[in-house]
Amino acid sequence: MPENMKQAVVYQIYPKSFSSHRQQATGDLLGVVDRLDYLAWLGVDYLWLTPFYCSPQKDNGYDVSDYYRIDPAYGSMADFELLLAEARRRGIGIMLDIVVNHTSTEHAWFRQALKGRDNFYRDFYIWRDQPNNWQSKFGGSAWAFEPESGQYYLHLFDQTQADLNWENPQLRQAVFEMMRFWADKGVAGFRLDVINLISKDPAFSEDDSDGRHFYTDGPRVHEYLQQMHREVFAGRELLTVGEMSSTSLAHCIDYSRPERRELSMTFNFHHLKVDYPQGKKWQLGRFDFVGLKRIMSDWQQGMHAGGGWNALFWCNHDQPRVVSRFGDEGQYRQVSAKMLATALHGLQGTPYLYQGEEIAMANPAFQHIEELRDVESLNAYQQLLASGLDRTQAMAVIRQKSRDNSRTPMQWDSSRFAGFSQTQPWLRLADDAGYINVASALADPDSVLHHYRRLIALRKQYRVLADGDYHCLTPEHPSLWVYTRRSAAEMLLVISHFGAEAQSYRLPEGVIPEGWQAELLLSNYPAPAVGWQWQLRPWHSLLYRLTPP
Ligand code: TEU
Repeated sequence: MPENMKQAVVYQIYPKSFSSHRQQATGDLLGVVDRLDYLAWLGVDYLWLTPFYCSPQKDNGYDVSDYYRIDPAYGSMADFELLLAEARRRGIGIMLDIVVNHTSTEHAWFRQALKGRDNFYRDFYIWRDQPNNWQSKFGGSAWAFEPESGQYYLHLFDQTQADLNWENPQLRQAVFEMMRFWADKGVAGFRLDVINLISKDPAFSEDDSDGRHFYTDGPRVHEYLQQMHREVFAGRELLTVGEMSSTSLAHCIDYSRPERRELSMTFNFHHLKVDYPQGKKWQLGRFDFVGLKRIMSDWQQGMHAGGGWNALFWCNHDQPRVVSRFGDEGQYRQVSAKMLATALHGLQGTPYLYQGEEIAMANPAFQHIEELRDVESLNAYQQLLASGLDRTQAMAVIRQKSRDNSRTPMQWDSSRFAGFSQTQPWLRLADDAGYINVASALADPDSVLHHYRRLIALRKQYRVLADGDYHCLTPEHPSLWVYTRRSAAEMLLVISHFGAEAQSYRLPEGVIPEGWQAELLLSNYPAPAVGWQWQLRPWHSLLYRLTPP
């Protein structure tokens, strides 16, 4: 991974909800071009765009029917090439989302595969005469019956997302050829969707679980990624990040250790399951703060020691808004959002900023299931009713956990559709768009937006953010996360208060080497009195840099 990537920040865009140049219900690629000056001002280095290829949109583009064509709803290839050029002109690289664990059942490969067992494309997918008990991540069996052939095909997600058979070398070549097509166009990187699920247990074994450990970090996954590196990434300066669902630290070290020639970095989700009671997503749950710190600390120290590299994130298009989840979306929204930003951006890894996070957008408080569009949430709602909850109880769970919480239109200004479009958007706006928007944040030098811009600039200024060893000073504290980052020449002290109650904190003796000078780089309150003891205010955040005498 090129060194500059260690000080880069990635901005994630969900094109359907970002900005509509053509003033339609959905966003488009020219809408991203319209906002490039804003993104350059913010200081981000890469834009990761979730899928905009041709798709029936059953899973909002993660069901690809043609990898080589832009879905007309998003624009044309010319629009994409303009985006690439205009972004590059501003020093920003474009990362594509590669969805090759599965295709849409509308994809030509699958249409061909349905023509018969001896069709060349049949073996591009996974067929069995009898299903096993593996479950889809969107609920129900992971197998769908195909009456013509009398066989079942595997779909770990929706029934219209058929899993690809990576055991088939011709399939792998077809995927690598497609990725080279986009790399040759000059993209700067790839996000690889659920890439750690592509190698299934060839025996399709089963037990009384949902089957995930028979295909997660599977037997040949590292071999396939090393082949992908040889066939696509080698000789190119690409930032590559793998979305690793239900993975392990050991595997993520291997996926991202440079000498293994697989990926630059990995997303893991363990820190975003701390509000899943007994590991169950679709239940109401308060988040386990001490658990969150433990997971973050394990992955900071584990990846550092193992030579791996973390992708750092609180939000994405599959997760509820972080200020609603781990912060305070009411009276303390601004200060808690800043605290969450500093707590994450102070860590070792590459930070990812999801559209709207920089202005502290919150969950929109969906009241009725009719307001939602996400296939996973709509399925979950029916399952919750079937499990005996009434509509109000079911909606309470959906309101907390749904992916649609982060898919509402981006809020640019206080106009009718928040500057996203002049047409009623595909998903309703949050009610706070009138005052939570980019225009008002730009105008307020003390806003969360300016705080993120400062954090992004600090990462380029101070090498310790990329290299410093991580050490947590308050692993068991119920509301404080205090950690240091240390390198030979400098040190950081990050104090984050996850709560509204007043809290005092004294730094233990010996943490700061004798004679080292402290400089407060960033806080969400006016600078406190000098000294290693603090009366912390609600959701207080302090970032100090320390240097030797
Ligand atoms: O997500 C993978 C994934 O695991 C998520 O589905 C996640 O488990 C769930 O949403 C959290 O509850 C990726 C994409 O990010 C997601 O949008 C797609 O739906 C999914 O893969 C299938 O492509």
